[in-house]
Amino acid sequence: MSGKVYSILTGRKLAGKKSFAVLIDPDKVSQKRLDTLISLSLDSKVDFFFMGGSLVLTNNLNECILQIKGCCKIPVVLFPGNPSQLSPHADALLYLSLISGRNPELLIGQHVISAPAVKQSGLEVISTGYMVIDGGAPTTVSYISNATPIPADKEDIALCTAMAGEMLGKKVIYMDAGSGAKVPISETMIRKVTENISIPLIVGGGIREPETAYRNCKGGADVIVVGNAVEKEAGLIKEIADAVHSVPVSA
Ligand code: 1GP
Repeated sequence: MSGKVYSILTGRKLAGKKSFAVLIDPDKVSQKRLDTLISLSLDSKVDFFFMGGSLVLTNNLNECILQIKGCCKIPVVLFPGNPSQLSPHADALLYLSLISGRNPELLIGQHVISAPAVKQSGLEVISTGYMVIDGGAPTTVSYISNATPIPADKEDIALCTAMAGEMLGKKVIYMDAGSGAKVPISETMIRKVTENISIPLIVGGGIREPETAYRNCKGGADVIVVGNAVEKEAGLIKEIADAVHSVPVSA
């Protein structure tokens, strides 16, 4: 557990640099499509690949990661929808605890079950306070987690949840409106949260436009995650990467 990915995350945050993560769902990419995404990500200087999905029905997680590893050095970070989505080939694991929900299984239950396998994998573990925010429609994550998302306009709940997460020792906060959310998380909520925590803030869910990514970074997000939109239109990788990387250094 080298802590290399976390050092990159915190180093970039300290330097006031914003990061862009392309989310790959192993269920949704063919080998050819993944080649295209990797090549566009390299050209666009994408900072991270996040890898995972709520379900992962196929068995090609390892293959996808090895394909990425065979062509580039962009760190691969597991963002698992369930404890079975582990691969020793990744660089790090977002060890998610659903702090916005009240489902004990996702707060600690599944971690107890997965702990030996996680330890054995040798993966860098990044303890993550995962917060689901209402994105205007039921998403897979809200259904699977059986937990009520934080209402989109309840910024105070979001900020208290994030503060509690940091004080409980989480290393990053991930605010997610859910994959394919109708409405991405508001800049106001992002700003309120970021003003009250000092750990990196990851934001995703329903981001489809470079302008949204830019505004979210200006609001205080440290990492922007996009999955659905780049799956549909791979050309967006460059546009969003450029937008994220053009945010003025705030350090
Ligand atoms: C979902 O935050 C991610 O968990 C990304 O969402 O697929 O809507 O970009 P999208």
